[in-house]
Amino acid sequence: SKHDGTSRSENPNAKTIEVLQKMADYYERIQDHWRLTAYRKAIAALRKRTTKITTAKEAFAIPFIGKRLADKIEEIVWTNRLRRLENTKLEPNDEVFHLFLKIYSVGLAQASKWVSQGYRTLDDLLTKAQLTRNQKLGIEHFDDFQTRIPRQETDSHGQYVRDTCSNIDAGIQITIGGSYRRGATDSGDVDFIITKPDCSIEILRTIILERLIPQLFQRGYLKVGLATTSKQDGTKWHGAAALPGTSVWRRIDFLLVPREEMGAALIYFTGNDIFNRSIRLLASKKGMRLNQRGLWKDVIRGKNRKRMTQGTLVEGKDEKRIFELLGVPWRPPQHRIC
Ligand code: DCP
Ligand code: MG
Ligand code: MN
Repeated sequence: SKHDGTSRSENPNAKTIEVLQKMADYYERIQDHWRLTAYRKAIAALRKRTTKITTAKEAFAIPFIGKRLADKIEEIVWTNRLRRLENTKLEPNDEVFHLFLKIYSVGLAQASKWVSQGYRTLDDLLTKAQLTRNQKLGIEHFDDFQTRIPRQETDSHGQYVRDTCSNIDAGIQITIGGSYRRGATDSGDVDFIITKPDCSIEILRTIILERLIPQLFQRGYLKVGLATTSKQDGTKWHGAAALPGTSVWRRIDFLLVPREEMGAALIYFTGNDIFNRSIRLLASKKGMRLNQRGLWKDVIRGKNRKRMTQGTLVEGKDEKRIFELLGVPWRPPQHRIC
């Protein structure tokens, strides 16, 4: 009714509440009482606020709103903002915000901070803002990283890295994942998935980080390392490279994976991200859990659904077997676009 419309538009958090309400309705339909209650409490708490809640931190400070819901609220606020940006003519500042978001390593918070500090161009940032090393590299190579990589060039990257690697260790296997594996005609970066049968992840890590990567730098292929993260599920190395005779820097990811986890890692690093989310949701509806290490069962959850145990590994190494165990027909990578 008109009255509803008016009162809704008076609440600064109306948009957020609307989305949360839709989610609550969904949880009611699937009889997820725990989430339903959590969402209802959060909605009631949000209705009482007289100012717009835009960050997870603000949301978390409100009674009845937990950490996860707080993150969700921030996501909703920003997604609405992004959706508006895509659908409507851009406000001058939104256009700047959008530009800053495209810089490698820059997220929502950093982009909006720069906008509010009055920066309007990439040049403003380079000359006036306090930048981290990666932000600076991201701006200096902004055009390079924005340029899509033709499929044929990705083939050449594969050949180049495989050639270099075969001289170091002939047992290492390299697969290019991401949009390339899905058959895309061009990609944003090159995602190398690297494994070695009968080899521990520690040894593989040593070979790649201490021999392959230095060698690729020495040959002039690698230009810069941007980030390295190591967890139990493997190692990720992010950097930039250019093929001999070319000058455009390309974003390169090396993802090191133990052989036993290759199936699950292939699913994760092939994506796309939406497909990953939906297949993980499907696993959880079947009482299982899919992550980049494998498919798990008997996952024990405690208070607030917090996972208490990892569960039992059902399958990790065979991509097709994971689909089978989930009861989904095999989907070739080209059909994993949601
Ligand atoms: N991925 C994910 N969720 C994320 C980021 C990545 O599930 N938030 C997975 C799915 C992606 C894969 O990792 O397909 C590789 O990530 P990229 O960012 O390289 O994305 P794509 O390779 O799919 O696309 P692009 O051509 O832009 O690189
Ligand atoms: Mg990619
Ligand atoms: Mn990538």
